[in-house]
Amino acid sequence: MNTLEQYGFTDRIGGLFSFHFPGPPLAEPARVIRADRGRLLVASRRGIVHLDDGMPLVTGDWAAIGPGGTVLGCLPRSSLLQRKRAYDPLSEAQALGANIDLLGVVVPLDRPLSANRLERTLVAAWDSGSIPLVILTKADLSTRFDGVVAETVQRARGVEVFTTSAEDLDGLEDLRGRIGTGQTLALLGPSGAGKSSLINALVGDHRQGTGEVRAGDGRGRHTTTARELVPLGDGSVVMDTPGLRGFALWDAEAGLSEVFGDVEELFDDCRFRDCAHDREPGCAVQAALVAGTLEERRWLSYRKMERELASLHRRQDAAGQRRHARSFQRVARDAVLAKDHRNRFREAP
Ligand SMILES: Nc1nc2c(ncn2[C@@H]2O[C@H](COP(=O)(O)OP(=O)(O)O)[C@@H](O)[C@H]2O)c(=O)[nH]1
Ligand SMILES: [Mg+2]
Ligand SMILES: [Zn+2]
Repeated sequence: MNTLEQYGFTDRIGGLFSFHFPGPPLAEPARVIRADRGRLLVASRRGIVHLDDGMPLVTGDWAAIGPGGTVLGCLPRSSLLQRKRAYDPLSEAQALGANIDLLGVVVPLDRPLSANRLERTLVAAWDSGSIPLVILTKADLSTRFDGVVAETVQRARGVEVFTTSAEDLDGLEDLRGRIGTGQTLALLGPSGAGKSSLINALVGDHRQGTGEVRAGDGRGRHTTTARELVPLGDGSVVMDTPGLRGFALWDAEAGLSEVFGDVEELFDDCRFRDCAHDREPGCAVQAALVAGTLEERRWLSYRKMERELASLHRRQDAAGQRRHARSFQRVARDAVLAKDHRNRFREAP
């Protein structure tokens, strides 16, 4: 298997390249292994190469490389995982990875389950266009807290759940078998959840920097950074993400509906079409809360993400209006300048 195939190149991807980049110039396919500020590390037919290019590509992109190593563009993305850039008042989206087929929501078994976090990560996963999986890690420590496995399975609501231990090398074959040739699995989860250890265990060597390696003497080892593609050798690829504390959602309404479909279905049964589900008479949500069929925590978790997305859209709208106002002012100013210019031109001779 050549380098490109190890990073997920298949006949299907080849077909897409011929379709989107028929040439001339003839484009060479390459996959972005890592992207840091305009510098790309890509897998290509010539092996792994560095490219300097200003194109805003992200890890996982399929890039078309022209003569002289210029990036001509990339294939349309089959999925894109993004989050809101933390602490950024402009609320720009940050792309974490493209063309991810499977998104592994990592839940460590060495602590109680955070249901809110699980829901939030599942929303982001669904919204990216990838298929979510739940990956339980540290199964060797699963006796520390009762019922985390059962609770996760119940809360994952039909999403496939894999149980693994990087320590005991348990459950790795099942997970490896789930990632087909040419498929990419990205891991999403809090720092310390065991993502790097799991990738090491899947790869079978110690390429990823784990917490332990970093704390001890990790010199001389190649530590791949988070958000870097790691080939498993059989044409399947895995990708780590940096520990995401308080993953801020970006345009995730579709994901929200996917994870909270049962909650949104209740809205149809409210007496008023514009029910705020607060204190309105005949509200199906309040009725479900009273009856105990809708968990209060789950309802609050939904509301929080809904508010977050609404405020994101208000800021986007406000930014859009400011842009519009600025461009309008520019048009108005240009019109005045043009008139001035015409007047001066008329007066000049
Ligand atoms: N007992 C046990 N510890 C694990 C396992 N996987 C990871 N750890 C430990 O958990 C800590 C964090 O792991 P790491 O892979 O760096 O987590 P990451 O931040 O999600 O990449 C390290 O001290 C690992 O040794 C496991 O399967 N079992
Ligand atoms: Mg890590
Ligand atoms: Zn209601």
